Amino acid sequence: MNVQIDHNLEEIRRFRPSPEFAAGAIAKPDLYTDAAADRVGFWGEQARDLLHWHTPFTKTLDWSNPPFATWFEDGELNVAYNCLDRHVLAGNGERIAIHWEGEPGDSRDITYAQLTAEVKKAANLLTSLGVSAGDRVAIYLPMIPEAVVSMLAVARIGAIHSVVFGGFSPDSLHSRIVDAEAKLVITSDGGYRKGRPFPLKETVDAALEKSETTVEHVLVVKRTGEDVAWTEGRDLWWDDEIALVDADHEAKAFPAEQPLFILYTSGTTGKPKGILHTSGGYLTQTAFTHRNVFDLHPETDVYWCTADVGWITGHSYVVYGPLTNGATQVLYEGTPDTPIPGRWWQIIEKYRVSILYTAPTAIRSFMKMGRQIPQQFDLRSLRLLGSVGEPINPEAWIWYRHVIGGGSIPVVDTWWQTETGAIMISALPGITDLKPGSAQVAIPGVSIDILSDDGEPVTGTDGGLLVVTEPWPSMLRGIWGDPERFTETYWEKFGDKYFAGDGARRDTDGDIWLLGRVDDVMNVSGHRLSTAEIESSLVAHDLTAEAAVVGAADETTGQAVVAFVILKERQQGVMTNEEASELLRTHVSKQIGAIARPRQVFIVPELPKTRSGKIMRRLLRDLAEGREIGDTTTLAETSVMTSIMEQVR
Ligand code: 6R9
Repeated sequence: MNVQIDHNLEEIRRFRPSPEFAAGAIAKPDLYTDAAADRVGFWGEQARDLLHWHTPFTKTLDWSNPPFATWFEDGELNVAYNCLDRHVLAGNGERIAIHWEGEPGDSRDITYAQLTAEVKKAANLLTSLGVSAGDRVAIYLPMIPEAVVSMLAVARIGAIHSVVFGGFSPDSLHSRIVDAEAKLVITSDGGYRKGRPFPLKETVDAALEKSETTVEHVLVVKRTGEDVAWTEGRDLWWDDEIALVDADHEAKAFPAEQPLFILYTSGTTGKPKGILHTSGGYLTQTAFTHRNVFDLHPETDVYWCTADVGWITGHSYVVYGPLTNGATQVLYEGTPDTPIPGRWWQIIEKYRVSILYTAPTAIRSFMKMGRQIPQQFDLRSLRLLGSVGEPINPEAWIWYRHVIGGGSIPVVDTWWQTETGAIMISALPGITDLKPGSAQVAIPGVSIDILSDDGEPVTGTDGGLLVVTEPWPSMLRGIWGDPERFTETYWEKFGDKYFAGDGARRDTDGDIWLLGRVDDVMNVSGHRLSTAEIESSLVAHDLTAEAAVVGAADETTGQAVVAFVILKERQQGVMTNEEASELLRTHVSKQIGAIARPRQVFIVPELPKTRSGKIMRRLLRDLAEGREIGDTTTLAETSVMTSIMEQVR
């Protein structure tokens, strides 16, 4: 177990909420006392307050068969109705749901009434294509309104979406389509990134060529107008088809445990896990946390979460949380610095964004570009900042608060995972004294502990393993098609306590500090990548005999992928090491996606292994981070590190 402490443990700065903020804050301290008095009852109350139930539930939690939980089991609801129709029926149909901003500068304002109308038509279209409750639909789209419309249309008819991030390769898309047995793929001709159109339909075509699949149709949104290849009978234009369907659609109620989506995330083996979420519990906790952690005042706030809908943050805090709460939000298609380095700040100024939720990696890259860029824009509309995806170092926290937030507004650091569905650890603005670098406290109704490797609670300030000790409403319900892996990965280590895979410690105030992953999962720019997945990609190349991948600390991206590769004997001397290294970097990027592209590939003669043949990644990490090499006594061959170092340095 390698728990690395990369925080400044002497952090003593505290920021008390201003009296004005506290007075107007949505979250009140009695949330904590209510939840502590009756945790399950508290969630029942939240579910009733925040959601519309077609059939009210009488049972809140069933935990009689751990780790398989059900929440609100006999209740019925429609997720899309909760995100759309009920706001219109309540008289808020003219409120803007989405200020959409395309990268080239085109934009669209979409009201709740308009979004509801679009989703109704899309739901009819899905039904006409033979999609019904329980069927899987893969969504492979850029950040355009149709991404949100598609997700909600799938939810509206009780089907299950699997959104695949637009940066993933044909192989990654193919394996996700096959694993979920998707019936339909929704994509677009392409999208815009860094000032240029990039293709998506082409990737779908390549993915579907890899094998016979269950996909019957590919629905294509026109975004860039670039040429696309066409398979008659299979491919359909979104615009043509939507024009043919009925505008009216009644949202039918589904059971609270109706599956809502599958989202694939990296695990410790090469095969991504399809994390399964259901409806009532997921929506309750995303709505609750979105409202209380971001202090959402839906009538006046303009909220912006910069995550792509291809990640869990986009699911919970672009689509389901904000829309359930009737928020007005910004949706932006492109990159932060296109066409100008201050594009994000320009968007904040344009829409008077009041709540911004982004990732430390973005903040650190803005820090590198310098404060003179955001300072050219009027950011005074901001009143709350959020962070997610990886630990935020105190320096970045302070910079975020001062340079972006003007020095006096709350910054909340939110810890959670694809598996947890919604925020689990965070300060509540207006209540908690803020402490830069610490995610701080469990949200009301969530029970967190830190255990030693053998399951004993850690007392004092030592590091240990983060666990969730009680079931929570938005918890994953399983891994698609693999109940054993679900039990094994999360529940075997500590019985009926959920093992998160993160190291953590408490400080003397009891605040929680996250210390990074304890397994072979890397965190690059807030995205999870598995060392095993990249290693298998490298080994799949004809040059490679063996490969080891580590996540090395990186100033901007948090961690960066660094690979060590042994070339096959017959490949040695065929090209220079630089050429081989470049070829392999491109190969990984093509096979998995650009985010997996290694920062460095070192061609080495050997890899450090224990006597039992396990690669000692710890030593490679030392090397990749330019540190003294640690203890090498368990190596089978102690001279190995010397010969590797000669190559690397
Ligand atoms: C929401 C999301 C989950 C992993 C998680 C942890 C890291 C996320 C964090 C954080 C420290 C935070 N992580 N938020 N670490 N502080 N505020 O990112 O989900 O992509 O599944 O990643 O990200 O290591 O285990 P996901």
